[in-house]
Amino acid sequence: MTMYKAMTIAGSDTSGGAGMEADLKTFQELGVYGMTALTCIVAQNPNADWAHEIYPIEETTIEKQLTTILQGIGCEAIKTGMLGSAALVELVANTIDKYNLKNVVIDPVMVCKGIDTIMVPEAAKATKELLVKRALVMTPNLLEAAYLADMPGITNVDEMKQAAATIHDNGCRYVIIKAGDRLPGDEALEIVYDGKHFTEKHHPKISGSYNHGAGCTFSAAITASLAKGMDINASLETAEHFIASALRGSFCLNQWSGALKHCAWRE
Ligand code: PXL
Repeated sequence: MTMYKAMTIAGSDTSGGAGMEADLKTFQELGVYGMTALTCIVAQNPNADWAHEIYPIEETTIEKQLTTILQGIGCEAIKTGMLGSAALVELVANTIDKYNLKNVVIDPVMVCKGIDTIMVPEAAKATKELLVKRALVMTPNLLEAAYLADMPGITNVDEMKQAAATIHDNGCRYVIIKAGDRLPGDEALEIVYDGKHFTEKHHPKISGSYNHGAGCTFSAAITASLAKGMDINASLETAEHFIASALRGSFCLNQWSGALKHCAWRE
């Protein structure tokens, strides 16, 4: 039996809802064998209002993990999550080139929920310079898309399209910008641009849901689908179903956070 394989280069979210935990759960649910190159460990502090504390993994250790997977095993698709430093972004770019990786999904994690400023400006800058042009798919949220497109902000559909066009022009093959719950109205809009057509995807906002880890989960579902040989449209459709279902089944973890239900097909 063929087992399709995917790798995530991401941080660990100790609380289990985002990061490589979200990625692995999503890969598993979609029938793909998941592997990880861990970039950092994020611990949440219950004595400091659930503040996210980031503990980076040494770069040589990350390199070793990439060699294990890419030289030692191989995989059909990869995705990136929290990279956290310009040096690591550079390592990822070099790795994509070295192994001639094609199914590359970049989730340009620059902000965490509740924080509206870019966390590590040098890493964000390196992502713009080195990863946009190597991405088959990129899945920025509004803040990340504005940064990548050198725009002061994005507040409507036209600006989403303008950002998508710029990011595409800079080399990313398929740009998917997610508004999530950030635009007014009752729809969670998504803009997809393939260099020819803009597609507006209208999804109902799922009220009362917890969305911690939604970006990771969405891009992981695209990655798993690409690993299985699905085309971009089918991959995106799978990811849209998966995330909607995960949001509908989301639940409270504690007074600070909730988590997605990563088991879409067993609602
Ligand atoms: O959702 C962004 C994100 C990505 N990766 C890790 C995280 C978070 C948010 O908490 O902890 C490891």
